[in-house]
Amino acid sequence: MSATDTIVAVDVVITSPGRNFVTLKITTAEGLVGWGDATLNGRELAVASYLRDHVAPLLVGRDPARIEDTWQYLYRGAYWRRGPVTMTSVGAVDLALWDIKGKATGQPVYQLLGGAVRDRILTYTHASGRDVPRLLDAIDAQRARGFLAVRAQSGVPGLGTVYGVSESGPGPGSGAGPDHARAGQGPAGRGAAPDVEIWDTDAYLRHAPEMLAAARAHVGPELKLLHDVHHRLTPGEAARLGRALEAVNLFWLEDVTPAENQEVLRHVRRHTTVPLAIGEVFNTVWECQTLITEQLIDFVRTCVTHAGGISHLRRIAALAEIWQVRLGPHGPSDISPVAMAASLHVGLSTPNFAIQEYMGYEPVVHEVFRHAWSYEDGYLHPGDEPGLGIEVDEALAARFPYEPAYLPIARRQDGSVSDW
Ligand code: KDG
Ligand code: MG
Repeated sequence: MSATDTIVAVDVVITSPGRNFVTLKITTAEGLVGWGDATLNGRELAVASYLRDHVAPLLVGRDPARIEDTWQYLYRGAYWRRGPVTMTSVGAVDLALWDIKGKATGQPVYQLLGGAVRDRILTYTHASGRDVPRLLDAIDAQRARGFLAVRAQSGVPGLGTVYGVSESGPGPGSGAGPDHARAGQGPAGRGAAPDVEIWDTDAYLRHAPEMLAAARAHVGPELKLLHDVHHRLTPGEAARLGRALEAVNLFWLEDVTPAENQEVLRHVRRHTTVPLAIGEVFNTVWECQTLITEQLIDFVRTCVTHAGGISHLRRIAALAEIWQVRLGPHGPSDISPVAMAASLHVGLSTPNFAIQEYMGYEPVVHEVFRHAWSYEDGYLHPGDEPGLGIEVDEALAARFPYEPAYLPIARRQDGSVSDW
C-alpha cells in the first residue's frame, strides 16, 4: 500500500453456514483486501443496510491507512451515534482497515499494536446440561479437550428450555477436537419470530448455588469456573446470589443485572466479593465508565465487533488498566472467526487482557472463514499471518443464504416479559 492507495470497493457478504454472519470486505486500488466482522445476532440486516447504504459510499476514495481518522469520521462525525447497529458497523470498518494495514506492512496486527505481551491467551468455553449430572459430563468433555476455564450453565428444575443450556449436552461435535468445539447454545432460533422461554427467578436462585457447588465439588479447586446470569436479576437478588456463591470460588459471575444502570452495581459490590464481569452488550467506553472508574466490576466483556473495533476496544482496555479491571471479551459463536482473530490480536498485545471466551464453531464455519488463529491446550493464539490472518471463501459463503433468526424472549410465569 503506497501513500496514494485508496479504497475502491466496500462490499457486504451475508452468509449462513448454520447461523448468520455479516462480513465487510474493503478493497483498495492496489488490490489489498481487508475483512471485518459485522454480525449482530438477530439484527444482522440492520447492520448490513447501515454499512451498504450509509457507510460504503463514504469510504470509497478514502485513504485506507487513516484508521483512526476514519473511526473519528464515522463516530464523532455522525450526529446519530452509539448503539449496537452503528458501533458494529464502525467496528467492522475498523477491523478491515487494521487487516489492510497489516497486509500492507507484512505484519500481524498484534505487532502493529505494540507486539506480544504474552505468549498465548487463556480461553474459556461453555459447558451446559439439562440437569446437574449432564452438566458435569459436559464439563468433563471440555476438560478432556484441554480447557482450563469453563462456563457452567444448567436447566432449572420446573422450567423448560433455559437460555444458554444446550439440550444435547456436549453434542456430536465432541469428537471433532477443541478447535471444532461445538456451540454450547444453538444458533438464534430460525423462523419468523423469537421463541418464548419461561423464566422464574426464584426457581433459578434456589438452583444456581447448588448447581455451581456441585460443579466445584466435581472439578476440584483448580479449574476456573464461570457462570452467566444473562442480566436477569435485581441488584438485591444479585447481591444475595453473589454471597451464596462465594465458597464456589468462581472466576467470574457475569451480567447479574441489566447494566443500563451502572450505579446499581454499587449495591451488589457492597454485599459480595464474588468477581463480576459485565459488558458484552455495551458498545462504547462511556457505557463502562462508572463500572470501571468505581471498580464495580473485575472484568469488562466488551466485544471487539460490537464496541467499535480494535481502535475502541484498546481505549476501553487503557481506561480499565488504570483501575485494575481486566478484559474478558465476548466470543460466542455468533461473532465470526474474523472478530475472534481481531480479539486475539488485541489479547496478545494488551497487558490487562485476562481471558477470551471461545464457544467454538461448526466445522463448516472454519471452512468459510479460514483463519491463522489456533487453539491448543486451553489457550488461543492469533497466528503470524499479515493482518488479521483471515481468508474468506466467498464461493462457499454464497452457498448459505441468510435465514431470519432471533434470540428467544423470556416471559415470567405470569406472562410478563422478563429482562434479558
Ligand atoms: O447473541 C447473544 C449471545 O452472544 C450471548 O447471549 C452469549 O451471553 C453470552 C455469552 O456470554 O457468550
Ligand atoms: Mg454472556
